[in-house]
Amino acid sequence: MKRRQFLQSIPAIAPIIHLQTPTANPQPVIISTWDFGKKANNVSWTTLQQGGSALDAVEKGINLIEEDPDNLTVGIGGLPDREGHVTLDACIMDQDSRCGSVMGVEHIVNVISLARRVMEKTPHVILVGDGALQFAMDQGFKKINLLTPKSEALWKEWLKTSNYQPRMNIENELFKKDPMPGGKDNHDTIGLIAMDAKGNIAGGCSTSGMAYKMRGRVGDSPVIGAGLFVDNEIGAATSTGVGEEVIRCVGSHLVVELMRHGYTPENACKEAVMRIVRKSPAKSKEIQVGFLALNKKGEYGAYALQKGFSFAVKTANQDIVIPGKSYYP
Ligand code: SD4
Repeated sequence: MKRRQFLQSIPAIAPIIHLQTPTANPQPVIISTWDFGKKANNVSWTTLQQGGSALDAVEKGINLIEEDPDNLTVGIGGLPDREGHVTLDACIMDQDSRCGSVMGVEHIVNVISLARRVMEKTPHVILVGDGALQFAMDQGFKKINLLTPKSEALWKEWLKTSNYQPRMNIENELFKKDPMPGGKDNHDTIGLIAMDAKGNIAGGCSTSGMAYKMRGRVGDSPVIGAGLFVDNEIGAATSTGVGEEVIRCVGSHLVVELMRHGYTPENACKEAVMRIVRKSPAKSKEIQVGFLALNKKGEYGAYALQKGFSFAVKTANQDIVIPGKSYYP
């Protein structure tokens, strides 16, 4: 083939792909959503120091939040659906792109561990509802009541005014202080990403979903690509907020793909937020969605629709909570 013919055969616009090579000496980094991520990061950090993998660090850090009965948004004590059932969602993904997810699980606290078992012990990626519970029993998980006196009292309070309309984010009315759906006083999810000393990245996400949701409703958190995505060549991302909007743009996968094309973690998160603004301009003003990302170089960043989203970072020199930047002031 002559040189000219060869040049003509190349597509006019070749995609620009930036494969991100890790630094020669990767430094471990843990990042996670919201202020409560700080204590999860510390457990993850200790797990790494004790020789655990990035995946172990993700699981152990998230377990801590799942086991906190005072937390109304993850694990035990999570606010129930409108019929009073606490149904948990979680997913996990490792450096080899293996993943596991559980949706609408009742009676099991450590759903991130259950998602890991789905990944490691079954030929499947997702188990839902009763099937997930049955698998948990087979795996020796303990069956308990996840509705605490506190979450039950809040639900009963909500019931007084509830008319059971299938409205999204009806829990707003309960959280007068910061009523933004998906906001920190309204609802949170733990999304945690860890890079270990080998430069391997894993991530996980765990939530009780939006409070007083319709029975059977599943948000973004257990949906691989929406609430979480890991590509060990590039980095990882996770999300929090109103899951319906995140699913519509396959948010976390979008963030990772933008990083593949050269975006910094913060700019990738910002562009994903902008997609939501452009597709749902009116709704985007009334809800919270936040993205958090880490790239292969250990750089991290976040961006949210609204002010108030925070994320926690742990490295050898840092143990901090950072206020996320936002599109709306
Ligand atoms: C969901 N994304 O179920 C979760 C809830 C959440 O801050 O993160 N709220 O849609």
